[in-house]
Amino acid sequence: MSSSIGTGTLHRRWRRIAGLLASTLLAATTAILVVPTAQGMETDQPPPLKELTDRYVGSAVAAGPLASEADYRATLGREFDSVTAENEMKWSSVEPNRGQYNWSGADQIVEFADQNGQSVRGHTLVWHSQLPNWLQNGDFSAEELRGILQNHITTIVTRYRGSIRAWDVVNEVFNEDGSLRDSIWLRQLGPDYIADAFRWAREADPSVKLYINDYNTENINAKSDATYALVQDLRAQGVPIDGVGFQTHLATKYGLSDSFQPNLERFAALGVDVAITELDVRVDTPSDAAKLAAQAELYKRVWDGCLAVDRCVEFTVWGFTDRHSWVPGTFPGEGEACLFDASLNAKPAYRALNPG
Ligand code: 9MR
Repeated sequence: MSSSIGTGTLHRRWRRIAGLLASTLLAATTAILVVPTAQGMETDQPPPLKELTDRYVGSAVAAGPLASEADYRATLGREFDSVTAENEMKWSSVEPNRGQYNWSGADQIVEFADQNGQSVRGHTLVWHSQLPNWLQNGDFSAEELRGILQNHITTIVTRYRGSIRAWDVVNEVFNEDGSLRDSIWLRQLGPDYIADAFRWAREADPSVKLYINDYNTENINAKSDATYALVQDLRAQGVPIDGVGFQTHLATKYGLSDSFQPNLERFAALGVDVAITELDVRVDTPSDAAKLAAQAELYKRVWDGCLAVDRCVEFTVWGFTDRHSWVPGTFPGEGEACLFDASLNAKPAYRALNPG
């Protein structure tokens, strides 16, 4: 591990000081945390997840339930100090028709975060998926498409300058074998679209952290090797990349290899921050106690692995309740992937992170 003090470390030191102040306040108000039950007994509530570590503890959030579900808002505000817009900052959400922007969902999430003292992760500037039809089927020339991409990045990064801590600049650019994924960007602009995207984002916000983000890169494998080589190359060229996001969409049936923590460490050694950006752990449904125990163990391994790496600055889950999760819609027969059940009761996975 590097002995130099990076900005992530300094930033975390301030967070530690803030955390100490918060714990002092907490100690003074312990009485408030002792919740009387219906029977008149008293139950100690564990501290929220966000108070267990100096890293950001985040969740993906959807604007729909944020607007309509008070219990969703309460758990999100209590447990997490970072939020990521699950869909609301994607291109099809913010510019469904060319030149017609809709910022309502994204603004709602940023406002909630602001009111609740939470940091925001922006997701995502350049992706092959969830592109509006006008763009996906626009048949633009390379020159036009380059201008469209630059304008998109500049517009959204400028809009949220000062409100967003980190952006997923490019998302899922690799295939499993480590080759670059086919997309309108690669086809029309060639591989340099990646470096350009980082440069344009940096021009629009000099201090936001800029990330590459992907799934199935948690372990050492062909895809994470390709990501590593790309990050090394971008750094060598002076391209402004600050971090690598590991989505970490896991399934109990596939597990996580022992290379997880060494993988985070090798990226950190390149001089970038690393972050767990979209963790969930799906099980074959219906679940049972053994499956939930296996799920809890995987959550804990990811939590411990991140906390063991000084430059792992964020632990974010892709939704916190089984009431709202992308998993069953994408993997029929699988689900229950979150820390809280559909009624917002803490599951064994939550208790593994936060035994109280
Ligand atoms: O959770 C998101 C889901 O609601 C959307 O329908 C889906 C569209 O592709 O995207 C999901 O989020 C993805 C994220 O943006 C990128 N990494 C994988 C996530 C799960 O598919």
